[in-house]
Amino acid sequence: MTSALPKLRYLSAWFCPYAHRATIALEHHAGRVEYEWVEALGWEQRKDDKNVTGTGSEWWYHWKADELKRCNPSALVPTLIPLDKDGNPDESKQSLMSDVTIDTTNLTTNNSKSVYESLVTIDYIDAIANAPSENLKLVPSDPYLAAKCRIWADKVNRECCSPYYGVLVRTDDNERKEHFNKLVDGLKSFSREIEKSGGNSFLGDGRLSSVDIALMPWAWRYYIFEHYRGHEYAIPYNIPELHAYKAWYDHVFSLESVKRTLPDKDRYLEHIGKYADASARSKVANAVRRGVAAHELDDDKDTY
Ligand SMILES: N[C@@H](CCC(=O)N[C@@H](CS)C(=O)NCC(=O)O)C(=O)O
Repeated sequence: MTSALPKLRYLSAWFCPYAHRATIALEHHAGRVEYEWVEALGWEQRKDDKNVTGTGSEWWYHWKADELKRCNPSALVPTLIPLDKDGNPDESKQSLMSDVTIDTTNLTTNNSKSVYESLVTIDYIDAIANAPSENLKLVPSDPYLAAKCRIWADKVNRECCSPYYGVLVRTDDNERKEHFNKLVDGLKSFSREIEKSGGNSFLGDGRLSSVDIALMPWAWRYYIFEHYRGHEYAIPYNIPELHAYKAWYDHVFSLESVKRTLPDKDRYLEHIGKYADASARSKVANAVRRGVAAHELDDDKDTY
């Protein structure tokens, strides 16, 4: 029997916090959207003949599924491909950028209908899920609140997510500290908003929104700072300015739909060591090494 629910092919990677945003949105809407997970990105070691890393480690590069290279002009996860009711790519949808050439692979995007950029994927999943009650919507129906969510999701992305990579990838301790302080300031600002909402989430009453989901994957991952950068990089959960943030954290990570999306802490800690010891070669890592923020990555400049 074919299902009447909207269905997606979901190009993802277990470790990726950007993809984790899409996963949380998909699981929040479990029963309203169906998806098939494709592990489309991973790591492989290639020779670092000149020992540029200085760590004795070899460089780590991404391998990518051909489908990911074809369906997203930047070849990044998360990428969603809408399927028709028989489970085939939905040809009725307009391609977002069908004429783009991907210079890393020399492949040209075909007519694949795909949705990418993690913040956009949250909104898209929410729209196709068409939840029966306002409380379940990740993007509010009220246009003002929807605009506010859009603004805050971007702000959280810039202030609380991008600096994560500065703490890891930059090699100068003062610079790492600068990124860490920026991140904590971002959390304080988010915390003030939670206080105003009066209830453990951006929109209040514990209701999940695109803003909460923008932050959650990184909030879950901050534990790695202490391990790789020492105690002074621990998030100061107990300071008064972060009390509302801490209450938010306890609430969102206690939700069943969220718990089932969380990567294993030890496995992720080992994975992110590639960023902490400078051996990872990815677009985000290269952008941060070049001196710009993760959200400013440039497909032309940050190739590897
Ligand atoms: N701005 C993108 C960033 C996504 C991103 O960088 N994903 C990483 C995995 S965590 C990726 O696909 N990397 C492949 C590469 O660096 O070439 C988004 O928000 O979706």
